[in-house]
Amino acid sequence: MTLPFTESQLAELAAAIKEWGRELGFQQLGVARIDLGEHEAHLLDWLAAGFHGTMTYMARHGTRRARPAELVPGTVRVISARMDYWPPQSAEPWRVLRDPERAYLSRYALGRDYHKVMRRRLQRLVERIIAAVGPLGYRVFSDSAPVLEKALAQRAGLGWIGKHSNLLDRRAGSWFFLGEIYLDIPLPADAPATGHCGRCAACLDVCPTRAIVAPYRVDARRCISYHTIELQGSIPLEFRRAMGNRIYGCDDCQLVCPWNRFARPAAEPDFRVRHGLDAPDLIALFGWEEPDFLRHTEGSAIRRIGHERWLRNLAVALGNAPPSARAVDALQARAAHPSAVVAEHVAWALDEQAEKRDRRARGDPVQTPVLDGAGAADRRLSPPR
Ligand code: B12
Ligand code: SF4
Ligand code: SF4
Repeated sequence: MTLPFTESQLAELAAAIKEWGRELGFQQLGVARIDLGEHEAHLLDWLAAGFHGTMTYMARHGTRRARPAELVPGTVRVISARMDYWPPQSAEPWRVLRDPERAYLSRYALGRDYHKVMRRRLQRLVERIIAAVGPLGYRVFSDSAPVLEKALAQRAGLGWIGKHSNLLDRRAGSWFFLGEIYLDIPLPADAPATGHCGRCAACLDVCPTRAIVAPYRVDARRCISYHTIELQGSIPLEFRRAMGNRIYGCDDCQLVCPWNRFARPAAEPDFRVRHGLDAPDLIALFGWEEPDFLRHTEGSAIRRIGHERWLRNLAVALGNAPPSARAVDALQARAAHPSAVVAEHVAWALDEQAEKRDRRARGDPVQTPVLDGAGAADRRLSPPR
């Protein structure tokens, strides 16, 4: 920062930044101090418990994740920004989750990759600040560095961390992304948000894999989002049936959250559904060769998992689908896939299909895990409209 500011100038600047942020498409901005209090201890406990699994990047940076000035020297405030992503006019999520012949992809991933959208928009906001006050020290982030984004957003007044560990707000629900500007200007900080989960435990009850091991504590090694997106290699057998038809991420803990009644669909055109991925046919997706996968996921966050993990996840969902000759044919066509991981998941899926076919032949009930859904459908809420 080059210019000294009076307190009233700083307050005016903070108000102007929030206005410019709204003009740039953010739904809310807040200013946080950089002391993250008890969040650092929670982060260290979470790492010590091994909950990060194979996400070694979570442990690599130690306390820098919870101490903004250690990551970007000179930082005294953090602007936290929220952008809503619920895709407008998308298929009803519970209908897709209950249809085992369709694939369910997390609603955050149906439009353009948010990492790029958020960072570009934050950079434009910084340019407006620089135009107003001159050169300053800053860096912008959105899920792109060792930053404790939810803790900073809570400190900036954007919402509280719910028992499912996502950030949520009483007027906005939780269907939004977060991004930050680390800044060397001592803007007046907003009041931190307080919690409103109360006695609700809907997210803990609904989680298909019991990944929310205690309120506010998610063991990533049990989370379907981790298995389908972050984990390379083989998905542990104990979680495969519970995955149902979730092939990219998982939304269940947010779908049941009562505060999401107040969420609004995204205003951002970049978050509209692309290529009909809100309710696609499982077998059609499994038939995509790598060039098809790359073409259909261009500019999307889904591309980051690559074709091999895509097929792996789809194989699990096909193993969970009702027994059918169509599913078996599709799986058999990939049985000798050059990837050992894909081949192993295909073999598992063929065994599951055979077991269900035999049960049906014996007249025993054939229940698919997607329909079990830990009772989710009984508590379902309407998506944003
Ligand atoms: C690692 C990671 C994951 C991992 C681990 C999740 C997790 N809970 O940490 C996995 C792969 C599982 C994951 C999944 C998802 N993620 Co994610 N993820 C991240 C990432 C990179 C880091 C999160 C982190 O710091 N974890 C560390 C642990 C310690 O944090 P925590 O679990 O939140 O714990 C905090 C509190 O719960 C509390 N706490 C912990 N223990 C205790 C105990 C007590 C008693 C108390 C009171 C409090 C408390 O303090 C901790 C520190 O603040 C962030 C981006 C970023 N850089 O921040 C995105 C981010 C959190 N993810 C995001 C999203 C959208 C998702 C998914 C919804 C995607 C999907 N649909 O599949 C799911 C949700 C799953 C879930 N229930 O959490 C968004 C969340 C937006 C929001 N509204 O909150 C983020 C912020 C990315 C972004 N820029 O928008 N994610
Ligand atoms: S994202 Fe799914 S698996 Fe992960 S904690 Fe939420 S409900 Fe459980
Ligand atoms: S479902 Fe209930 S407990 Fe979970 S985050 Fe929402 S309000 Fe909190």
